[in-house]
Amino acid sequence: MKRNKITVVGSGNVGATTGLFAALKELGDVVLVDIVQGVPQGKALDIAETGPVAGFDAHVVGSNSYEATEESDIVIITAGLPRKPGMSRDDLVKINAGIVKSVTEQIIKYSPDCIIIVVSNPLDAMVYTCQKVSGFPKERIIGMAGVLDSTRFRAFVAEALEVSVESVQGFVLGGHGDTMVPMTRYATVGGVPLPELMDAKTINAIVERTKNGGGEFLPLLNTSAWVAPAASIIDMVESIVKDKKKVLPCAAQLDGEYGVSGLFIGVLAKLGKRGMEGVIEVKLDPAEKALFEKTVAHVEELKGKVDEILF
Ligand code: A3D
Repeated sequence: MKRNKITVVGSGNVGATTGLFAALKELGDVVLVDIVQGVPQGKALDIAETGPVAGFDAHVVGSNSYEATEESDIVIITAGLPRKPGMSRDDLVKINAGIVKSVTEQIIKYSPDCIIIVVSNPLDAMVYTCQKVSGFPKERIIGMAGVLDSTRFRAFVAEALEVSVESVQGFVLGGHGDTMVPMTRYATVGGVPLPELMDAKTINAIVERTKNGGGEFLPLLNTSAWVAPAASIIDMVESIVKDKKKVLPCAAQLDGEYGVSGLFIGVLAKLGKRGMEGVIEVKLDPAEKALFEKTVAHVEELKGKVDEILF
């Protein structure tokens, strides 16, 4: 059986960890790419040498050239600068837009039929950049942010209630950042709606911590997180390569859903072997609708910035 080929562009913290998780889960053979000489090669070698002791079979190689990525099934873009303390994700737009543009041009040259998962920040603007440059259909371009924001929310709820993280379900909608829309009303613990188990004040505190989930790492690590982000990417990759059709919050290009067309916004989407196989539209109450509109306006603004810089 032919293995899937998974390319990760950007072999930094998020990229290399994604490569490791992909290999550990035997989701396919892995190619790491980076502009820095030696880094993708060295990190790939380290992961490959982990195989015998960790018990996985996957070819893992690193390269500075895109020839090695030829005919990839999935390409994950993590190339670009992460935040430093005092920076917002939006501060990255100028530099990362150019990086994502050049990376996308190379990817589509060698893998015109691949599915692309964008991770570089500011996420909603970078996934738009990638789509605009590639011209790929909405099924084959998805942004990762919602799975990460949701896993953070779920972890905080589980910690507060002292229950297994596996018993907590929940998701966020909207853009990645301060304007995300945590859908607490739909969150459940063991199937029980969260508002029945937790008072509004505690829920609000968890929502605020989730919104600042990425920022919490900046003073601790001087950069952003990478393990939970990589695991979140892998949740999406696994659903695609195994055609699981998981319903996951991710940035998908809307086509009339929520009254929005053309923009990439964090929504619930079904991920299967064709990529983003459909958006699941949930009913929003007036307060959620107001937040959703705010997030749409913010993403529109970021898209405008990218257009100014690149197009
Ligand atoms: P870092 O560890 O610095 O890795 C980035 C890598 O990209 C470095 O190895 C660079 O050499 C490489 N790179 C830069 N330019 C290019 C290029 N043109 N071609 C190929 N490689 C290049 O950062 P990181 O891994 O922590 O984060 C990577 C990106 O993901 C940043 O933009 C983060 O903000 C973003 N990120 C997003 C999320 C989301 O949830 C959306 C979470 C975590 C990180």
